[in-house]
Amino acid sequence: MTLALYLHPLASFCHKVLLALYENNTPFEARIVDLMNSEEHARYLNVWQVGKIPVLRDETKNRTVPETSIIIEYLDQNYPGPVPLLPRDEPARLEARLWDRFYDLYVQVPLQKIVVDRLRPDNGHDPIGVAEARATLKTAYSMIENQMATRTWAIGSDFTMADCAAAPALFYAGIVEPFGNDHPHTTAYFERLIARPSMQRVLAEAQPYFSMFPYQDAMPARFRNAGATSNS
Ligand SMILES: N[C@@H](CCC(=O)N[C@@H](CS)C(=O)NCC(=O)O)C(=O)O
Repeated sequence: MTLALYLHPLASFCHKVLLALYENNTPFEARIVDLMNSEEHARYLNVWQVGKIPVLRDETKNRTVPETSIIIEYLDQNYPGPVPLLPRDEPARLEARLWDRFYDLYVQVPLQKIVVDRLRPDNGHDPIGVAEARATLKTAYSMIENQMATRTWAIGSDFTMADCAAAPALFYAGIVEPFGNDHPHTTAYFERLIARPSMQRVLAEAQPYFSMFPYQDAMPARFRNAGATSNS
């Protein structure tokens, strides 16, 4: 197999790249990494010293490609499929990059702050940092609500890299900080995202690991149980 992806099926940034691969039916080998296992973690630092997943390995071109947005651009340039995740039109391409950054930095990052804090020992919590992260999420929801009032996908009528970033970010963020009834456009956008076959596949593969998610008590039953289409 030419392409291999180092990943964990529960990890939201890995979902972002899996969506890109599944949208285009790009063949790849999944190399599951358990970063909680100290030996595996140490070995993985030889792949990417920063220690973050996912990372793409392209054996044919002898390239190791880290960072989700770069991986998706690399796939788009080298292994294009039927769904161009970076629009060919330059202004639209810039919008896709902007909203990709937005979902990573202002949804994923604060969401991770909240989740990781729950894993910390009793004397290691950061309540101020968590409160700031929740405030950032609320600001992001308000911006998404405006943005999605007039759009089907993050930047318009086409599904792009920005939607690959949005789907897992909103999936986990909506659990730790629910959107609430005052965000109908955000909620409707989220439902469109999770209805995509690519996202259904990602969620089905993540489902056996959901018991490891620190906020699994707050996860709606429709996600905890197999299948993610019903509304309960
Ligand atoms: N900016 C990175 C973020 C990747 C990231 O934060 N991945 C998480 C998993 S969702 C991770 O590796 N966490 C393990 C750690 O921080 O030790 C990207 O876009 O690839």
